[in-house]
Amino acid sequence: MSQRTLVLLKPDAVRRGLVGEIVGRIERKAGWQITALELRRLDRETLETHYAEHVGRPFYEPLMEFMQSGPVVALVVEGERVIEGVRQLAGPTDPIAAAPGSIRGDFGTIVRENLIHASDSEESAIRELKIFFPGLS
Ligand code: RTP
Ligand code: MG
Repeated sequence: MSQRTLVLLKPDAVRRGLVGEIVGRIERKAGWQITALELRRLDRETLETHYAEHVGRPFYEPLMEFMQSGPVVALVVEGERVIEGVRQLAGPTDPIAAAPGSIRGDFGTIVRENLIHASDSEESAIRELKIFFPGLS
């Protein structure tokens, strides 16, 4: 089942020079294609829409600040079961709980600075792709 997902390489990944490493892992998966890739700064309004489910949580404001602390790389990735697949490559939210071999497990220690966002369901992917790449058909 071919799908499309939204991936964001968070400001920590860009700052630490891990874009090539992370994009390489995605790129090497059989049958997946990167169909858009862009370095950009996110404004508060975009982030409020993207992270609407987390409004009011204690980590919300620090997260908003962190996500505006530098540029991110936004990607569209297409392919077989790519939504679940990129979540698997990323590992769980907490990088210390994430297994070595996963992106978060290999490179992260701090829950907020966990390097990568990936849509968590088909519904989220459709919603998030509209926010970041409204021109996609
Ligand atoms: P994401 O949405 O970024 O792909 O990550 P996720 O699904 O694994 O995690 P989620 O629960 O949606 O949380 C969104 C992002 O908020 C930051 N966070 N900080 N306790 C904390 O300090 C905390 N909890 C979450 C992380 O950057 C997380 O990825
Ligand atoms: Mg999430």
